[in-house]
Amino acid sequence: MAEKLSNEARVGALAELSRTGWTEVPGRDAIARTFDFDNFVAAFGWMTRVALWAEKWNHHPEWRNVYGTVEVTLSTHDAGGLTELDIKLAKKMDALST
Ligand code: H2B
Repeated sequence: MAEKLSNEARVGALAELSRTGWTEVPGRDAIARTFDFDNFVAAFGWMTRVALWAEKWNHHPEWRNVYGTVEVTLSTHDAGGLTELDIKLAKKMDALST
């Protein structure tokens, strides 16, 4: 099972991810970002591409979609907080959104 990130690793990862809009979730050991697409089809297409990687890595996002907007929260439930799996999935989401 993935280990929770060390403070050092956490600070480094969050500094990098904050450049693409990821933020820490108040009161939770989690990160969040909102993705905006032109329309529902574009948003759902992105979610489908992400879903294939999430299943491949057995690591799944918490997300909410309204038309072209997708609100995402990432955390590793089994570890009770942020792990390398969340960082990897966040970077993949960013890469698939451009
Ligand atoms: N996704 C996330 N975000 N956190 C988990 O701890 C997790 C998961 N655990 N996907 C996996 C599935 C676990 O439930 C299965 C049984 O391996």
